[in-house]
Amino acid sequence: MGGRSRTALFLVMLMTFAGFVSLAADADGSKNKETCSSDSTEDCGCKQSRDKDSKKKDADEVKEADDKPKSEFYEPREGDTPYKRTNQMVYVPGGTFTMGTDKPIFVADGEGPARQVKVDPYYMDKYEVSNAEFELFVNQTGYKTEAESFGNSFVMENYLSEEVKSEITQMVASAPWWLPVDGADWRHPEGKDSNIKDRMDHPVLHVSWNDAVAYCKWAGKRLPTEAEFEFACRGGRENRLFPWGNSVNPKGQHWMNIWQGEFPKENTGEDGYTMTAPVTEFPEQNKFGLKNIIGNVWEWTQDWWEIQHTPTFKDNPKGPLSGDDKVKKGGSFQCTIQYCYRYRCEARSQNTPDSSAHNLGFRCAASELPSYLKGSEKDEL
Ligand SMILES: [Ca+2]
Ligand SMILES: [Ca+2]
Repeated sequence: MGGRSRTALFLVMLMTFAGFVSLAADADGSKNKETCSSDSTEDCGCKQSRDKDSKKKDADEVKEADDKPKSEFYEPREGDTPYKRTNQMVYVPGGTFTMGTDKPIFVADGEGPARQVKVDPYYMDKYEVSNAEFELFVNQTGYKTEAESFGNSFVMENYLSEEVKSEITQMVASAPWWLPVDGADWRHPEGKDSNIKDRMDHPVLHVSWNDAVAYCKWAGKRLPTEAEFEFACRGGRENRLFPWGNSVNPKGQHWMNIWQGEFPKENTGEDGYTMTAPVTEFPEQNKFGLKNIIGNVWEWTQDWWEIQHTPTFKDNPKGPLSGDDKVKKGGSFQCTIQYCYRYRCEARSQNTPDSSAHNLGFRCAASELPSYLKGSEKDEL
């Protein structure tokens, strides 16, 4: 627990989430989406800072990791399997688009109003960052994630073994299916009795915003701004819910990994996955060739969280200068239309930059293509 006692964490959580108890009643999905100001499905109990006293220590640890020598590019290794090199970058031409919506589902999330936003051309990872890629980063830098420093991370109850569940004594009142699990980290997504051996091509989980920033920097990239993420998500289509249009299942097929069945009791896995899917799974979601920009795992963006937006034109917005939470986009395998209907391009949510969870990952962007990705010989990267 990194010097913290579980009792202390429980007290922090109890105080932090006492005000959200009333939202727990909405777990049956009965809340009216049109009037819903927020819901707790994706809050995962990690929305607030885990432990303010630990923040400085962790910031120091991140800095320490940052100072270690690191490769500027991926070094192919003997025996690498193809999925170790999943992430290409796609060119996103930039332009002016309609960001947000005048028909928000979650008003309090700041989905509106619609505003004209310009973004310059940039590059975006085609896939979410995989466990295999994150392992390369960790192997080369010795980086330690914040979940590892804290000693725990948040996992939905449905995915835990009975043994792990039996050891947990606290829960988040607003979202009782989210549990703080000791030993949960990117290598142990469902706690200490789990591993990623058969999931190296799945998105890395339990990475904080700080972890994501460190990874992208190592890769010669950066996190996308929220505007860049949304522009990439929309793929040049205006006023559509999804990257490809308004139909949830075009041509009767699944184009994203979300939750089917009555949340949180039933998860039918109709789309092929009850948890994460490989980052290469499902069709390219729009003309930019991006995969899982919607669904699979939530993705961190660069911006601080702000819900007050104006309808005036914005030129390459980068969000507020400061804040408490960072914006995440795209929804996850735990999203359903009954609850947390946030697998839409304009949808957004937030977490503190030191928080991590079982459904939250990232992908990187870059203003210029990193040199190691240039040239046809690197096409298989
Ligand atoms: Ca699914
Ligand atoms: Ca995603």
